[in-house]
Amino acid sequence: MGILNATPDSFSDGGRYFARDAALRHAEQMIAAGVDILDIGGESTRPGAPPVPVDEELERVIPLVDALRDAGVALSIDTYKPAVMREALEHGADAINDVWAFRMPGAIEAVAGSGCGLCAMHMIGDPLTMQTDPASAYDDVVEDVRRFLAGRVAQFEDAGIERARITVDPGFGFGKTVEQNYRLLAHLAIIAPAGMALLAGVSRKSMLGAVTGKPAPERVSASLAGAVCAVERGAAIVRVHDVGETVDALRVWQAVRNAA
Ligand code: 9MG
Repeated sequence: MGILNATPDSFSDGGRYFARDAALRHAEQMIAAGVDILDIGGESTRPGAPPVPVDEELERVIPLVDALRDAGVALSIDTYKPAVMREALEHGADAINDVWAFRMPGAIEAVAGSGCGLCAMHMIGDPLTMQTDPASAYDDVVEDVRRFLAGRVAQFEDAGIERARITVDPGFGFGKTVEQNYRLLAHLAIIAPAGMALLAGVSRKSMLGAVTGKPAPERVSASLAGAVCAVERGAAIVRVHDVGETVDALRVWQAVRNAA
């Protein structure tokens, strides 16, 4: 899964078109590099990032869905807003990736009848507060995250959503200390309820910087190591910035696995 940012720095029309153009070029590069899924996001989930009004998020995301719908890859929409989910699905998006795990009122209803894929991620609090005191937020981070995701899956199933549509994600960096992130990665294999696909997103995150001492743009090699560790522990999808490099790393991992 390649990360496709639809968050312009400038809100002027010129800035909007420039950002849309840049996003489309970025999507083309990721497709050429072998991406399977594009994850289109119109609101940053970085700690402290301001919320974006629904209209603005739709302006950013929907033209990209229209432009990329027939590009031969699946389109996932990174949003927690039911109105954006509905509109994106009507325009042909294939999946919704929700860092709030569909806890916003109306979110489950927005996706239930559509047949789309769902990714439900674990997060403590919200992007403004999640890193306030993660050290005391859990009894046992692996068990707590596993139980939270199992609870979300039970709610989805109550709403008639089949397991085959659901992916779960421990939410690396979302309300966790560095140590908790590495415990989750180490024990990833036991986090998903039976029969459920796992998604892992560690690409360029600060948990990698904590080990390497490097800033985000210099965390490509660390991200590849994280992706391989995640896939080795059962992740079916890795959400990444560096698609070509990740495809190469996973091809080597696959060759080793085939040889075994
Ligand atoms: C939007 N977003 C940012 N980080 C993410 C992660 O780790 N997983 C998922 N599913 N979405 C993420």
